[in-house]
Amino acid sequence: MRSLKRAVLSIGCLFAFAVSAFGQSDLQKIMQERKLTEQDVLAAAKTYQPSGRKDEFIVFSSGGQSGQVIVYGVPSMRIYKYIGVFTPEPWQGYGFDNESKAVLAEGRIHGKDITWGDTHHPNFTEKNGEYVGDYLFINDKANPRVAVINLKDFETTQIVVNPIIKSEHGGSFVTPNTEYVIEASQYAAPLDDLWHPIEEYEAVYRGAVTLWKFDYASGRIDVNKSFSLELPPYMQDLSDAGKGISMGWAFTNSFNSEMYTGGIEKGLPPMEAGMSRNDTDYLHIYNWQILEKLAKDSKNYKIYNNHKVITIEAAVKAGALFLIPESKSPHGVDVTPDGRYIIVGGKLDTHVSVYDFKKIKELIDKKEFASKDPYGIPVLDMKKTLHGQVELGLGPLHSSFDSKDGIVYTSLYVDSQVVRWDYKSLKVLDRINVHYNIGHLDTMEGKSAKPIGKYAIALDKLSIDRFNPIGPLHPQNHQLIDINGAKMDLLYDLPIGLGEPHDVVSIQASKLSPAVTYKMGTNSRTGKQHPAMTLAGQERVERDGKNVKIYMTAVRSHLNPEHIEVQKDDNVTIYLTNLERAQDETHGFAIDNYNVHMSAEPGKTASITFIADREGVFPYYCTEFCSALHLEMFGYLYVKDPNKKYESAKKMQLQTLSPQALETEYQKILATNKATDEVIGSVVKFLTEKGYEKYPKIKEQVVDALDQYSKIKEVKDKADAAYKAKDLNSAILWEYQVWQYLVKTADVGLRAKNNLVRELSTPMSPAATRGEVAYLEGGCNGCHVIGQVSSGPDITGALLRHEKGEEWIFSFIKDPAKHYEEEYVKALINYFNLRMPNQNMKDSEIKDIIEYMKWIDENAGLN
Ligand code: CUK
Ligand code: CUA
Repeated sequence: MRSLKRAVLSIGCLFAFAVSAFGQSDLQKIMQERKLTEQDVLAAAKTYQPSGRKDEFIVFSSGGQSGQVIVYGVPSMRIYKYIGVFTPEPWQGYGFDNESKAVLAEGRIHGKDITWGDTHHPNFTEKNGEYVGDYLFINDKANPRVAVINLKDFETTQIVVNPIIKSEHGGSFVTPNTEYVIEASQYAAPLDDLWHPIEEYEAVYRGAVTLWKFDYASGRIDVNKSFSLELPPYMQDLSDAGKGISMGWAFTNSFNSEMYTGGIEKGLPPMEAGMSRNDTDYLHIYNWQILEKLAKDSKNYKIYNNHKVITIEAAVKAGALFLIPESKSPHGVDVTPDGRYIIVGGKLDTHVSVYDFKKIKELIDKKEFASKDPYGIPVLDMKKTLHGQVELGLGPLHSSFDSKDGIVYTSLYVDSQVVRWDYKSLKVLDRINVHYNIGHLDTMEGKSAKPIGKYAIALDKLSIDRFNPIGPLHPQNHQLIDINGAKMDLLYDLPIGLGEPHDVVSIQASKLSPAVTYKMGTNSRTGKQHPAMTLAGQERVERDGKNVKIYMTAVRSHLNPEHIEVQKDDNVTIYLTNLERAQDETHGFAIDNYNVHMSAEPGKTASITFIADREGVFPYYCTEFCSALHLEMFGYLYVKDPNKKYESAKKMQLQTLSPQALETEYQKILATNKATDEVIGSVVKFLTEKGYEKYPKIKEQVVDALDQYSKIKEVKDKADAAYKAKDLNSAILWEYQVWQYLVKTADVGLRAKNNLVRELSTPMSPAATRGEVAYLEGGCNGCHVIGQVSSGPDITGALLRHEKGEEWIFSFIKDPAKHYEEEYVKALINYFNLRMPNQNMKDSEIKDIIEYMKWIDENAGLN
């Protein structure tokens, strides 16, 4: 009852909204103490999100070697989630429950589990080149794979393994209407998956680009409709899809036109020397719309590992593949929002090159080629295709665009800078230092056809001295930059302590519409109803030989069943359905010592399978702190050896309660339940009278509360029946279960009431707000509880209880002793056995408190 009373009291104080009232002087004091400049405070003001405030943009970051995706908000840079993708992630049960194991199993390579990934480039589904935000793709550089993440629940639903290449880098880039997800190889290798000596490098080793077909209807990549294009062993690198005027084309650069193969161990110059010998490498230009047609005729492709690979020859013949020289060891390739220009950065060049697609297309149409490469691919003249080159600084890598026409931001790895420049006029406009050695950078929706700009995020590879030292392995540093003004402004450093995130994509939060709960019984990995969905009353154990299936439910705060008996070496599957409909009421499930865990969000059905190979008694429990009685949410798995004879232990004789004592306890819990029910009654009355139904969020809470309440009848009947049968012990236990439901109802109901009062109350004036602070800081609430008589009188209506109320109250607070002899005050002192003390309030504070009291009176009806 205690906690409930406290809850009721806190409703009494519901006018106590959080208020921060730093005066100017306080701010300056803190700035001095913390050595903050005005610039710092401005940066804080631009990024800080007060409690409850939502971010404008959501950023999806690759998790590097963690094989995961990191989700955070801009401008706050608060981290929201790590999505398990290529790597098991226990919180989400990813890789521990059967449903997600099936997803990870899709990522096996030739039957081998690959439980890590090197994620590099996340990208959204697109429509007309703009971000849609219903799916996210991400590639694994180490083990050439692409994963699909459903943004309805931020869960990974599919992994596809590239059938022909051994490593990749240029994925996952999306064509303007999500027709294909592009994945380009990195290190050339034989496509036939057999041994070939390095001497056969030019003859047999190949690169490739795979065009994964995305099927929108199923939300999955259709492996059968996907195909690849064979490419020379030039070490293909990053890619981007054309759009607008370059729609249908895609671009992939490379860094080994030398076809150098190294041999440091044989005394030959290393790879790095041989591969940066030529002044230029090749930008690959290919048309996926033509390739799509070629893939329909078997004379154009070879089959490797059941996968169509269009030959270089066929692509060249059809006019679908060209090369253009690009500056030494290029890295990033980014198509401008209108699709007209292609910007290529060079790791070993101080320039970026801006290619003009119009010029490229003219040369292609005129069949004006400068030469052919050794594989017969037409090479266009570099100069004739360039719009121009701009000297930006050392190590330009990646580019991202602004909403302003022609404005682009490029990262400089060696110089540790972000440069703002104009790709049309080829002028450098501004630069800012970052810390340190930036790889990718991203402006908001900056790689879409409609960039928003506003902020840039610098993905710095090294953080060196920026954070507290935490050992030799340093976090990466994601820096938020304000790009609205004429000068770029550094706002925030976010240490990323999970792998080396190569790239991020950002999207307006308003474009995402994730579900709050699942439809009851959903298998989240398929989006379909789980065949083992278990509703209340359907809980059961099914045994078929050594296979035992347990259909379990979870709801605050019990798992059903609470005892499971199996025999040693049984093959056990537990299907768990979370029956909750309330937002954020997730239950987790683990069995001690058995290495199983699942997360069941409201409505989800998940399952685990294991061999019960160890005899014993194993507690299982809910792993999310889901309610006050979360610790009680557990049960026992008994694993018994069928080949063993067990001797039963002697029963201990415990003292039992006398019938009178039981009756007393029974009456006590009855009274408690009655009192609790009355509180609920008053809350429900309040909610109904004040029209809670008009407020959807509050209505949701009331529905949840009543859902708990509706469970009482059945339990109460059991209690009554037990009492009738003179089984007092059971009657008492069932009454306690009634109390559980009552408390849960009251808990949610009071939360709903609190929120409703906030909706209905009039806004506080600044004076009243200050007054509340003075009231709380002065400790007035120690004796006065609003809406209640406690150790002092209720201050509601106090202003009205006196003639010239404001004047009297002012004088009374200022100098209470002056009034001690007044009849009214004397009576109060007698009644409460307390005197109102002098709190030494300033006049201004007293005035503010009076304003606060007026506001209380105005809203008294809501109490
Ligand atoms: S790559 Cu890492 S900095 Cu994989 Cu996109 Cu350029
Ligand atoms: Cu359910 Cu803790």
